[in-house]
Amino acid sequence: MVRRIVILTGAGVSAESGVPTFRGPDGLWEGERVEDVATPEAFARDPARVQRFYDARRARLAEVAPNPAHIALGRLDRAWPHDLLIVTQNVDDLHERGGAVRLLHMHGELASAWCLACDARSPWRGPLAAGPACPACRTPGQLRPDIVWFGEMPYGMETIDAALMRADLFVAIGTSGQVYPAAGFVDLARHAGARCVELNLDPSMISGRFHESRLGPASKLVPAFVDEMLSAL
Ligand code: BJW
Repeated sequence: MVRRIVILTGAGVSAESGVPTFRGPDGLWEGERVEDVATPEAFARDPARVQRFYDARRARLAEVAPNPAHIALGRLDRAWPHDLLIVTQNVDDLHERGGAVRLLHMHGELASAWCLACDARSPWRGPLAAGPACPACRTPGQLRPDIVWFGEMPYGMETIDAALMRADLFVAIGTSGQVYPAAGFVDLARHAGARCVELNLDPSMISGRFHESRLGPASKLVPAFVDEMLSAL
């Protein structure tokens, strides 16, 4: 019987809300490989460019809305009486707006700023390019996007690992399986005895590691999956 669930989401869950994925034909970084530009080194080379890019994406948050996949996961979170952890690689806030609470943003959040002077993380909705002062220490020009770039440690790894080790069910939704450590979660969960299910528009790099892969848009697959889970309660 399934009690403890870990759900991993990627860019595909937000695609139908109009948030571009990273590695699709209309990839987010406009012809550049995300692996080349989403790095601390790229930020050190050209901070203004990186700040402008994230400022534009942060501003776009106000123009997009949760889709049926986010809303279904919010419904699951409210109704599931046992352990549940939704781990998202996404930096948008669509899971929160879809009602999810047991949620962990492992790659950071657009709506947060990280001060390089005092290390504080502060909620942030406006632009950063002009070098505003940190709300915590008041130092100007030291805020960077609170985003996990390549080579940086994702957030919440201890919590995630512990949940994966205890999970009965691991579900990966809309992620290409190209970025670690997230791409390795299926192996950890499977090794620990969880049933592993993938929901994706197309087969991913790691489909073969799941017990089951369901293909289709997240807006259709996720509500059906949540109905299935809740009807088995
Ligand atoms: C739909 C759909 C629809 C579309 N419905 N589906 C081996 C082991 C461990 C680490 C490494 C390793 N080898 C290399 C590394 C290091 C590196 C890494 O993984 N590099 C790879 C290139 C190989 N990883 C790191 O550096 C990470 N840190 C780290 O490893 O620290 C050390 C450590 C070691 C061990 C344990 C713990 C820590 C940090 C990674 C940071 C990733 N950051 C980014 C950018 C954020 C900035 C920004 O947002 O601008 O995060 S990269 C980018 O990729 C973003 C995403 O979260 C991430 C994953 O992408 P995602 O979500 O899978 O999107 P896509 O576009 O790739 O795929 C979309 C999917 O949706 C597709 O499958 C579509 O089919 C599907 N889809 N429409 C359903 N409607």
